[in-house]
Amino acid sequence: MSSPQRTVLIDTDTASDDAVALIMALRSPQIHVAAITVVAGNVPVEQATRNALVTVELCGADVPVYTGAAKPLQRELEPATWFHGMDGLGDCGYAPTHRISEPTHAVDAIIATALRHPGLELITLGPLTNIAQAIQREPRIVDNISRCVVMGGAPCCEGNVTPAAEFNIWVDPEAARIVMLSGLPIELVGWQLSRYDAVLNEHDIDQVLAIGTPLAEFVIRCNGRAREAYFEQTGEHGISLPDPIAMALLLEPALAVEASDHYVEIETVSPLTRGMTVVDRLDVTADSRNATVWKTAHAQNKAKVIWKLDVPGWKRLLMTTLAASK
Ligand SMILES: [Ca+2]
Repeated sequence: MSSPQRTVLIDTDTASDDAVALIMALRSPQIHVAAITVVAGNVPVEQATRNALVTVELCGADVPVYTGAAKPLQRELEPATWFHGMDGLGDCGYAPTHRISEPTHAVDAIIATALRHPGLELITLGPLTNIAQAIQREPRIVDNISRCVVMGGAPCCEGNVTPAAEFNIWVDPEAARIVMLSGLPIELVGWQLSRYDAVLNEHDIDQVLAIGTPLAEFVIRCNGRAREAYFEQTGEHGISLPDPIAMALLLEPALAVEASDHYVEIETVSPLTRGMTVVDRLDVTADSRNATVWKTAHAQNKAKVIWKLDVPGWKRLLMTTLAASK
């Protein structure tokens, strides 16, 4: 097989669903993963780095892992260990890896990778702290990034941290705002896409386990606590996988069956709606009555908001990727 033409950088706050997304990327013949950069989010950045290394090692992959921001730009880190377990991987006691992270800081790695690979595809699975810092330090990287798939936000629907906000955006709204308004070609994969029929149900879980590999077993086991927590939070059974769904949309853009381009702003001030992804779904920013609220220049900078996922297609891709690792 010829080597894939698509080069991808993954930024992750590696916990249980991130790990599954990493596996999908590392096993995919469609892309070359140039780097994994780690950010504080679900767990502190040192733990997230260990989790990324565990996953890379489990995949037998040779991809550099870089540690990045230990806290949001202006706020203290508030992790989601209640959801993912204290170690972020369901507290199963995964052994430390032989691999170690690179000495270079993640922000430097993002800049260097983007400058070295014009057309780079970027996917973010955690708070946007690293990416915001990279853009601020070297704005030229924006022109080299052909896609920026962001798992984050709750466009026009309920949040999972507060009624208004999804975790990744809520943790570091200032960083999210910088990225959203940077001119990057954002594809916004909101949390709502990972709910309801997109959740791995009992049958799906049995199907994954039937693959019978250590990797397939790891996918289910490391999400054990997240499975419980998702039920506590939503009353829905099964394993919800926001990051792997974002990865599926990176790998196969056609899995987005409904999407449209809109101006997206991030609330950074209000305590009530901190981290809200405000989507201009009806393009009212073009209305002159909004001139004092919305800056027209920003309104030119639209993100692609994914509204509907091909659910059977997403599950098929997950199963195929895991089965191929046999
Ligand atoms: Ca994540």
